[in-house]
Amino acid sequence: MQLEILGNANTVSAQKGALVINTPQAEARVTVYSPTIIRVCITKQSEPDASFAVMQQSQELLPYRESANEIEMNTSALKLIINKSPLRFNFYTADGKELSRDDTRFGTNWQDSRVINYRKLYPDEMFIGLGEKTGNLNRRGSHYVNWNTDAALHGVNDDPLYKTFPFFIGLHSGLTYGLFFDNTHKSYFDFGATTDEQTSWFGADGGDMNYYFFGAQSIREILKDYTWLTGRMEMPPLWSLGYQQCRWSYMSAQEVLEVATKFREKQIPADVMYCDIDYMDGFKIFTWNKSSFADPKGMIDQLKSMDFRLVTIVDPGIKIEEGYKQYDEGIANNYFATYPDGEPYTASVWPGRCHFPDFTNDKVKEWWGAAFTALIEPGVEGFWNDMNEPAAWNQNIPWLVKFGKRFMPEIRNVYGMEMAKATYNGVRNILDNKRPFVLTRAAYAGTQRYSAVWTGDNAATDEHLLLGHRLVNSLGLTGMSFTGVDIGGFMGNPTPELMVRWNSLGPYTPMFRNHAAEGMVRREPWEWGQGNEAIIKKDIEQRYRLLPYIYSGFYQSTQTGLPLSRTLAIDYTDDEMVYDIKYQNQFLFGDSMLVVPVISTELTTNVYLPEGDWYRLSTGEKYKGNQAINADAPLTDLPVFVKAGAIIPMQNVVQSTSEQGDGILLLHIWNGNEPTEFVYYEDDGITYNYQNGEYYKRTISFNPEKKSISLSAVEGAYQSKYKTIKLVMHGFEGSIKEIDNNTAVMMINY
Ligand code: MIG
Repeated sequence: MQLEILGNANTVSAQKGALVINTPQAEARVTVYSPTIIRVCITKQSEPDASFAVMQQSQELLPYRESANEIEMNTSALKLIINKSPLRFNFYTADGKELSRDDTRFGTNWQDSRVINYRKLYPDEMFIGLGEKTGNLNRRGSHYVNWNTDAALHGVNDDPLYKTFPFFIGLHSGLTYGLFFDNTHKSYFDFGATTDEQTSWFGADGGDMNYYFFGAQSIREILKDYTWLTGRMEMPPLWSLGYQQCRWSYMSAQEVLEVATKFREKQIPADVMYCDIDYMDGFKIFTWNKSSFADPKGMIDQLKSMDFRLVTIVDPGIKIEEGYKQYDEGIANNYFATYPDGEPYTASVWPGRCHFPDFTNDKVKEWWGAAFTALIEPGVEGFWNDMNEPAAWNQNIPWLVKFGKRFMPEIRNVYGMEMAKATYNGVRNILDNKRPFVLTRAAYAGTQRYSAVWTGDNAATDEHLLLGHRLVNSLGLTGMSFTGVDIGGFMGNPTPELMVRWNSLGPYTPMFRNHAAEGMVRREPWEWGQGNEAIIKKDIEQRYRLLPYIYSGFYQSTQTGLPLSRTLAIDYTDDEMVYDIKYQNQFLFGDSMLVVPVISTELTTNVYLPEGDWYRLSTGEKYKGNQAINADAPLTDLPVFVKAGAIIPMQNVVQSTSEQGDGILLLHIWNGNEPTEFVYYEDDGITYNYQNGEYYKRTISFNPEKKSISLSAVEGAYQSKYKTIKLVMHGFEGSIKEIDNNTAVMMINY
């Protein structure tokens, strides 16, 4: 094996918007995307690899200054100092504070095709991010691999899992930066795990040393920049935010309808039923089982009459069977991944021997997307993309399998995202103006543009309950806001206590879905005894009460990339307690609810309340922040705290998001000393009309100095479904002094 270390700059020039530096080993190109985003791409190829993730183009090159030893480039926010001999890249804030830099000795280097970047590790440096990764919130001292894997039966420390998000945020000396290594090969991150406490490193088995450096000085701003670069989610269909009931599998149309009917009889709110793989004819994608699902349209019509939507699963593997449409068309048009001699690659999955669509090919994407008519015509509205790591029984897909010009090692990590993209584009086309719900298991940076994700096959244990929220919150640091876990645990059977506890976290999980593996005990809310059923029902009702807040929270994600479920590190970056493993599972749900996941065997818990004042949601009891408290945590009352000054819009319980409701928006406000604001957002929840101005948006403000609550003028052309706004005040003692209906300002005496 040969080691090459990036050496001295030979030539430096400005070329087509890039600063191009040649060394004996490789060519480095520096481009500027915004004042806070600079890209460094060091390549040995004549053209660097194209990106699957990035949506933006670089700007014009900024002027740079070159001296004998250095090149300096400045934006309004960043200073990049490039050492010429040897070539090293060092980032500073505009006023000269060191953010992050190459290790002077090794910088970027290669061992054959493997490309690695060694960086200086700061004594107090912490790292957060990387998406769906086990381990602690603070990733200092840990190392990770990105190699999308069907991680069935995974343990709470396993790595890698299903997804690749090579983006992390570094924190040290009161500074923040982000780094996105946009390379789809198998990649590696070491945050000071196996070094001398002086270096961190990352790299990949192939491709370019291609990274985007983010220099904004807050995690919020870095997330905004990262999601500007890689895209943001769209408004989800409102129904997908309701309660979702899944199982591998409801075995017949009759069973699906029975379960749905029971929700309505028992008045437990719900919006979604699922069909897992057994709805198909021999697991052939885009078919229906002719006996157990003989009349899909009839079934879905009945579901619709009960205000339920249906989500069906699709896997990438296409069964080898002459006469099966997808197989015949795929073969006729060369749509499958192949061996180098052109023969389609074959592996076994659920349907038996299968070929795999080459989703990197636009024609294949169109073909795949158009096939969804088989599901959409009878009325399916949600599309669950499974097994897209891609998974194949007992085997690692051989490295020489080709996807067009590229081989498996460079495609594996993006295969799932490309499948989700093909699905999303296809169903959007067919559904016309209706929003689809797409859910995928495998993903790469940028997947938020097309799909929600869930964290795959977890297990029915307390450790998995806690891990689930760390995964969700870490995904939230990489652009994925619409995320969920299998509530109750996929493998194994939860105790009733665990089921109840896990379900109580459902209202505060961006996607609230109950799911279980084949052969596991039934998981529906009424399977746990009457007392537990009542608790579960109350928690699901809480989800529906919170929908106005949740929907506005997703709107915030579409605008800023801020996730709905947030590690406390986002808002309390400099508070070391939030990284303490005792408190690292706590998170903010939306702007102002602090949720404390508690295992099912503990009925009290330690809670860390960050700065400010907090109220317990269930009791109204007030606490000072900046301290750890002991909180009761009975199975009937998960500890949730509300920040002083919080403005939380809620509604009365409805049985589904299709129900009209009583037209009352309940505006809850908790007393506080600082002025606060909440951006309320609403639209029809179903169509894309919001993109043409059909929305209803107003800023709600609470001003303790003026003792006023005010609503800004309505923006947008949509008529709110709420006819009355009712204020619910918490922690105030006093009365209303004056209401001015014209200006929508209310003065309070307290
Ligand atoms: O080989 O479709 O993660 O949610 O129920 C297992 C059956 C395939 C794995 C998914 C799981 C789903 C299951 N699938």
